[in-house]
Amino acid sequence: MLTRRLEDILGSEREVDGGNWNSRRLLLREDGMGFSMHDTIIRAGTETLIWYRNHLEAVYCIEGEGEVETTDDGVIHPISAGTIYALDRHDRHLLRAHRDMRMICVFTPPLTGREVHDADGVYPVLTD
Ligand code: 9YT
Repeated sequence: MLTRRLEDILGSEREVDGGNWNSRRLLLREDGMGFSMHDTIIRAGTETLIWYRNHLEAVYCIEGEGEVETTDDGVIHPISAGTIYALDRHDRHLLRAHRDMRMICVFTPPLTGREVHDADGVYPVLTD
């Protein structure tokens, strides 16, 4: 089995800064689990357009406060510690942080770690 600690990821290539967020990739495709799992900080005061057309993502908030607006219907979903949201329809959305939010994010298919959001907030599917 595999163990890894957050402090071992900090400052490594598994720590990826997206500007509005800082993502610490605990598990990636190369770890062979069939999903990736990230401990991500969404910075207070930011708004990020995200559209995971190629992935499903579930996000569990463990600290902070913010909201997700699904752009198709304009519905605002409040987020705080203890809230999970699942983008089961590849929902295009705006993620807003009122305070720093700490999120546990799970992606399938797993991220390789090399993806960057394009202008539409999409991650491509990458293989090894
Ligand atoms: C919650 C969310 O989707 N934030 C954007 C970053 C992404 N979760 C990542 O790469 O960790």
